[in-house]
This record gives sequence, C-alpha cells and structure tokens, in this order.
Amino acid sequence: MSKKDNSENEKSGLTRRQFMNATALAGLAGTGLGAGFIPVAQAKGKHSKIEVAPGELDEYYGFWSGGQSGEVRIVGLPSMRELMRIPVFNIDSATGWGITNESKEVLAGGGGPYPNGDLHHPHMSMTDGRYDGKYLFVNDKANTRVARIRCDVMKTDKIISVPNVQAIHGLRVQKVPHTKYVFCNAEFRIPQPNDGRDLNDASKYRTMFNAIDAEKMEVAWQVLVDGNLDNTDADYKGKYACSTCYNSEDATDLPGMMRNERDWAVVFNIPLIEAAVKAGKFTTLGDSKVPIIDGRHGSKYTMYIPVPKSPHGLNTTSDGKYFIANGKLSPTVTIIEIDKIDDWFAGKLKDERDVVVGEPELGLGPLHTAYDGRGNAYTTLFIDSQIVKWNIEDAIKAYKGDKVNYIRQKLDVMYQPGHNHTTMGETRDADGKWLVSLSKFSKDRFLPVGPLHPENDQLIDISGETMKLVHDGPAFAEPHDCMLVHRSKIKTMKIWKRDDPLFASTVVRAKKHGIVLEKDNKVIRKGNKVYVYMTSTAPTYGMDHFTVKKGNEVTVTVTNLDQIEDVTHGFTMSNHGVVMEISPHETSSVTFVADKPGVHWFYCQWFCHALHMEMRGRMLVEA
Ligand code: K7E
Ligand code: CUA
Repeated sequence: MSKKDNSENEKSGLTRRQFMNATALAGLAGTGLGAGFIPVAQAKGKHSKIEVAPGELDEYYGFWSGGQSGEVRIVGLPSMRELMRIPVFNIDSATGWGITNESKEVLAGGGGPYPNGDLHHPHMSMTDGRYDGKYLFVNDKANTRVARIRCDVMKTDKIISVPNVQAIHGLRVQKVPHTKYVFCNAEFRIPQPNDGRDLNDASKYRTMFNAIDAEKMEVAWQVLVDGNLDNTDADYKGKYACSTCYNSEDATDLPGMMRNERDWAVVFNIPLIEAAVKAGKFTTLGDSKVPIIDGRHGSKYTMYIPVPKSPHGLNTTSDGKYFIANGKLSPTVTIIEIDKIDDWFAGKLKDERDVVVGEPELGLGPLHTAYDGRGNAYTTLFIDSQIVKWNIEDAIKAYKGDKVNYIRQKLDVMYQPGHNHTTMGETRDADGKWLVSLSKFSKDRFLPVGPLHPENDQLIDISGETMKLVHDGPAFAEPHDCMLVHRSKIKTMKIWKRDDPLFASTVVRAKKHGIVLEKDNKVIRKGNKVYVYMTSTAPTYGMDHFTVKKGNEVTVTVTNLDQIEDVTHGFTMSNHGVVMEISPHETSSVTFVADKPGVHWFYCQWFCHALHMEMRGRMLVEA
C-alpha cells in the first residue's frame, strides 16, 4: 500500500482503500475485469531521473489551472517547483493585475471587472498537431469567459465573454492545420434569449458549442445542441471536434438528469458548419451578431453518439485515430474511431454506435485519459482513486471478442483524481515520460492546515514498464487540469519590447500629452485630472514628489528604464489600494482618486537594489 491510511481504518483492520477495492471488485465480478486485474505492482524497468539539482533547469513546463483562484501557475517538471503565477480572472496583489489600467483594459474585454473566476482548462495553441509555443487559452466557468495568455511574456493579453450561453467549461484547441479555433463548451442550459422570459419552462433551456477565432479572440460561431456539454477535444484532421454531453433528458434536477442509461458524445463537423455560416444559414440572438447553427439531434452538422450515461472527459488519442469518452458513472470508456465518423457523415453507416470500436471496463469513475505515444492510455478512476494503464489496441480486440487482457497496471494515487496529463500527451509528440495526476483530496498527506485542505498533485514516472509514483505536491484551490510542454517549445522574452501591445494604449495617451515616456518626468494637469509621468532606474524614481489637490483623479505612469534582466520595480501608493509591477522596459499605469489630504508615500515593492527600501517618494495632497 503506497499510502498512509487514517487511523480509524487502521484500527478496524480494513483500510478505506482495501474496502473500496473489495467492493469495486465484487461489483465488477462477471464482467471479465476481475480476471484481468493486475494488483498494484512494484515499479519495474528503467525509470526517469526525478531530481533536479540546484541550478539545474527542468525539462518541461507545466501549466496548471488555478481553479477557483482564477489564475494559471507555471510549474517545472519533474521538480514540481512552482515557477510563476499568471493572473487571469483574479485580482493580484503582487503585480496589480485587475488594478492597473493596462490589465483593466484586458479584463474589460470579458465584460468585467469581475473579482473572481473559475479556471479549469489551460491549453496551448498548436500547428500541425504540435505545440507552437504561442498562446495558452483558458476558460472561466464562473463568468462565461475565455482568456488568452501570450507565452512570450506569460501575461494575459485578451479576455472575452461568450454571449448567449452560460458557464464555459470544456476547452481545447483545434490541432490541425493550426489553432484557428478554440473550441469550448457552455455547460449550463438557459432560456434563449435569457432575458426574464421562460424562467421556469425547462423545455426552452438550451446550451451551445462555441468556436472562438484564436487570433481575433472573437466568437466565430455557435452550435445549438441537445443536453449539457461537458468536455471537448479536436481531431488531427482539422475536421471534427467532439464533446461529451450529459442530461440527454433535458432535465433541470438530478433525478431527471440520471434517467437515461445513455447520453452522448457529440461530434461537430467543422467544414459543414463553416460552409453553413458562409452561406448565411444561421440565426442570431438578441444584440449578438454571432452566427448560431442549429446542431440539435437530426441536424446534418452534428452526430450524437450514444455512450454510457454522464460521460466526462473527452481525449483524442495522440496517434489521431480515436476519440475516447470517459464514462464517469459507467466503469467504461468509449473508443470512437474517427475514420468511421467520415463514413457516418457520408451516409455509409446507419447506426451512430457503428463508430464505436471499443468500450473497455477500467474501474470505477473514469474521468480523464492521457496517452504515452506507445499505444497505452492512462485513465483516472475517481472512485477507485487509481490510475489505470491500459492498451488501446488490445481493448479494441477485446471488444471484438478476442480474449485479451488490455489492463496493464492499476496504480493507487491520492483520493479522487480528476484530470491527468502526460508530457506532450495531447499532441503528436506524446513522449511517455511523465504523468501528473491531479487529486481533489490530499487528506492526511501533508501537515494539517485547518478544515480547508490543499489538493494533491502527484507526479508519476511512466517511462518504464510500470508506473511509479515519485512526488506529492500540494496545490491550492483545485487545479482541475494541467498541460505539460517540453521546454524547447517555449521562448520567453527577458525584458519588454518598448512597442509591446499590452501597454500600447498608455503610450498613445502619453504621446497626446506630449510626453516621451523613456525620459520625461512631468505632471500634466487637465481640470480635475492629474497625469504623473515618471521613469524608474534602480534605486530611484525620476520624481521624488508630486502635488495634487484633494479629490483629483490621479493617473501615475511609470516606465522602467532598467534593462538588466530581473530588475523589476514596483509602485505602491500607501493607503490607496494601488500597486503595480514595472518589469524592465515596461510601462505601467494606475488611476485612483486622491481623496485624503496629507502626505502619502509611494514606494517600490519589488526588491531591486541594495537601496530598494529607499526607493520611494511622496504624494502631497492639498486640502
Ligand atoms: Cu474538473 Cu476538466 Cu472542469 Cu474533469 S473538469 S475533473
Ligand atoms: Cu525598485 Cu525596489
């Protein structure tokens, strides 16, 4: 047993895990799974090196969702060291995200400012099915938004709110020929339009599948569907996206949603949808101009494949052959052959189930599946609290009736794993080195920190014949998902370029005021508005004080002239809730009302120099 169990269970002589496994196996007796079950094995074979010594760099970047903290975290792999945080849907006290003018401009694109977000799925843009290191796209379930992060500076550069729908959940990118679209599912069903009519008429509730133009960051089109959409993924042909879909009953309560034995995996035919949009065969809703295609049951744009009820994760195999829908309430996953979807759309197959080529039983609560590029799949079992490694082609043979055992290994992980992710596993470059399992519970794995526990992210070496758990890492506020990119794919800038679009509007404003940001230290007064422009060079600001009148709206703009890597300055104004980051060659600005007469010191909050503590000045507010 790889885990410490709680003392109560130890006393009863039966650990929770033994109990769970015993009941799970009894439940699965007669399914053929019991016979093929391989008990948790000792790790065999050659394994990867986990230690990253001081001064050594990690081989992979991991991008972690921060869940309901609304941010993205960059984690090095295999060390599991947290390298950076990227504020997205949150307000950040370190960098001033959500406080500076430049970040507020980005947040305004999402209909904000909202103080919170619920970020589940970070995914990187691709070209020809491979990460291209350009962007990360992320969802906000809480406020129905999608954001883009620029990977050259690791900052959020665009946020949009998706109209006509509620709760963007599953999000993945188009893999081939390149990420033209970001596909995302709206999960909750609402009246359309949602303007106060049909409040209690569930038959009017609908949701939609959404395609966002990745470069423009605009919703390109939406597809009306039956049921509730959950997760999604794209193929390697550039033709289809596939989403899991529950509540085929169209119910609004739990018993209603559980009634049918089967729900769906819904396939979206992208060329057909694009053609319909081009031909004007769409509707719109309210003020939104976004084309809406009717993709409900029976439409020619979609295909509803019946799968066991309430499927959750949807993961395209890295060889591009299959969509795999994870059963959640069923102990199975469903293997869908993508070439057969061509046949179905061509009218060569009668029954939607004819595209299913395998439905292996894996264990209790399969949620998400990842791939190693060697024909194996790794599925999280939420209820069994295990990762099951299984072979895809063997599972297909077993479905045809061959007596083969497709289960390779079951590994105990921390309680309730949700997503798992392999290195490069959602691309053609799946390299089968590491697997991260994101468990919802950490229970007794770490020092107790009060009733609220961290989650537990576990690193598993999958390079050998068997999986081996090598690291436990606590994480705050539910990282639903992560993705793991080889470091060769990412090139970041060391200092800002002066013409960066993220502060372009501030440069335009300064120009209007006749200011040269790289040298001027001046105060411009326009009625009640005061614009303070200053430079910074460690350890001084270009201005040691400025004077305003009580009630003035003050905009402070700081340009960091230091060009030495890592010499970031800050600007914090005492007692005004004002803070910002100004990295080398960056310009940042913040606007606030000087409503308190007196002396208010501003200071640099980012350690920059031996005289960093002295890097400050005064705002004099006249009564
Ligand atoms: Cu938590 Cu991807 Cu939102 Cu599954 S989702 S666990
Ligand atoms: Cu500048 Cu600290």
